[in-house]
Amino acid sequence: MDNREIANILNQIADILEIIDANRFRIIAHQRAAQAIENLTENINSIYAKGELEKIPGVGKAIADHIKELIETGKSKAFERLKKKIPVGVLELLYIEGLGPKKVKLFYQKFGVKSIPQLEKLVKSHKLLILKGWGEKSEQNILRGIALYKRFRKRFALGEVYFLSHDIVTSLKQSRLTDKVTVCGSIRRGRETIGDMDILATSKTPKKAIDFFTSLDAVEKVIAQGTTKARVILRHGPEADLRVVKPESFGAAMHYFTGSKAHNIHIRKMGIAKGLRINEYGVYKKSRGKLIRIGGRAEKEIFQSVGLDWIPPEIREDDGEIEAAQKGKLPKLINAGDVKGDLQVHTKWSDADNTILEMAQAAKERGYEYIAITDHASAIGVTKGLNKKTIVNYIKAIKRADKKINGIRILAGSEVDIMRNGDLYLPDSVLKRLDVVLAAVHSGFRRPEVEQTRRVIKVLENPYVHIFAHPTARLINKREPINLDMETVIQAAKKTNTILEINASWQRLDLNAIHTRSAVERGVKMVISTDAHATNQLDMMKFGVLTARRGWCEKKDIINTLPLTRLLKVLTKK
Ligand code: DGT
Ligand code: CA
Ligand code: CA
Ligand code: ZN
Repeated sequence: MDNREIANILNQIADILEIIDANRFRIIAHQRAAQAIENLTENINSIYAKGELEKIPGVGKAIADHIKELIETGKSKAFERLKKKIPVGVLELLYIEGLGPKKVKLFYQKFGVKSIPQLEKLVKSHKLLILKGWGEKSEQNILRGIALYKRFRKRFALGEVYFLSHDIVTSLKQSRLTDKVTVCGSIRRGRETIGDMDILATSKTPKKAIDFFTSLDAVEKVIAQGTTKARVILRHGPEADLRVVKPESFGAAMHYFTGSKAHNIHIRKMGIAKGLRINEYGVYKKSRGKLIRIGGRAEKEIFQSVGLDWIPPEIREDDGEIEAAQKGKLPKLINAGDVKGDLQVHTKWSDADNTILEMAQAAKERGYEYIAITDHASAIGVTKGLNKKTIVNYIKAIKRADKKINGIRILAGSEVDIMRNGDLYLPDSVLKRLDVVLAAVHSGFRRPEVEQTRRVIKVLENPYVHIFAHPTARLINKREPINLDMETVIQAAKKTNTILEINASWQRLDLNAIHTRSAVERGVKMVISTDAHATNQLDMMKFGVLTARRGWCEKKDIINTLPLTRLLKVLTKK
């Protein structure tokens, strides 16, 4: 943690203290300390190393202990406790420009505002005008702050914008005002979060295509509109650009707007070394002082011009893909069509809505060979979870369902909670009877790294655990990953023949792409599972596949690409 991060947390603490009406002196003490740390010219970590935290002006014993805890563990218990005292939505209000803790407190305590949409509604109702000193101008300031926040602060989860982007592409195609249309940017690369949406098209009537785009139902507000380009804010979504380009530039623009920026810059430099100019309009060669176009209609021409094979968008991060392409050693990435089954699915037997047969039927409709029903076995939270008594009937029910349905095999599994000490919620004698055992962390998220890693390794060493599910337990934009030494966990997975899950739910995407790539490099096998709690959630598989591709996975790295008989062998091998 650096000076800014620590100051930031102290400031947030002061803000929360203010909102909950804590002691004035406590509030001021935190603000002062934050200020002093922001103004430091020396790195706070070296001050800590010298044992001189209390020499910082405004930093007393209590705050020094606090900073120590932040530096040593990356977390602060007191801060976590404080955050629980007010709704998360109230904290989020503090991010809006022009809103300090005093105003947030007023909205929260006097008007019961707990989220940004609620604040927006309150302002638009003009109820704030009854307050002394409030006028139309103050209302507009808040609304502008909210618009800014929405635009700049929030990155959307991939799953929140993916289908919308494809709907927009479909609408543009059906309008017949465009010829080619594609999504570019971070959505095409399958990043886990998205800043904005980039759409590209060709058209014989660009102006009409742009007008059609800006008048779509999904558009909340038009920010800019020209004859070949428009930028809009989407309802409940990010901003989106449509660019209409000439057909001969479509491939070049597609490459440019897909990015990443770092990848583009690397390719452009390779072009320069070959005497080429590569930009969003095409590939050009200088000849007798003139630029002559030599490509740009198709995306692969950009790669060809610098002597490379076409590189899949998911790995265009300038993270070794260009070097791999130079050596003809690009990975043959896994495809959605390679997936033959889903190995994490929930039913009415725990916290989901559908029956075993309904889930199996839905999996069969998706062309799968097998599905594992893996209801929760949990001491906490999940009310209707399995225990060592009920699991007997559960396994029987799965076997009955399996007999009833043809054309797909239903495996009996469970997602078993990892207890405090690294034991599992079910005893080995029960685990033994299941076809697939998943172990997962659902509690004790904030342990220090050494302890958490030890807890997990103990689980991987259990001979009955096949799969370590959603390894870091993070929720995108909601919950931080647990403190795991992932390198050690990956090595332990290798040693114990444990499969690591890539949880395909867009809220999780866990393992993430970076950890996935480490696992690939170490030869650790993975599984892509949806964690579906309803039949339609089986379609989350595509997000898992995108993440696997971003992690350079080939078919051989992922066990649920195997046909049933070979899968069963892998599951007994431990
Ligand atoms: P995002 O929107 O933050 O999730 O990420 P991207 O990758 O979609 O980034 P965005 O929307 O700012 O730009 C789309 C693509 O345009 C980006 O991936 C690469 C390209 N691009 C943007 N700015 C530059 C630039 O300054 N130089 C180059 N070479 N390419 C750029
Ligand atoms: Ca973008
Ligand atoms: Ca953009
Ligand atoms: Zn569940």
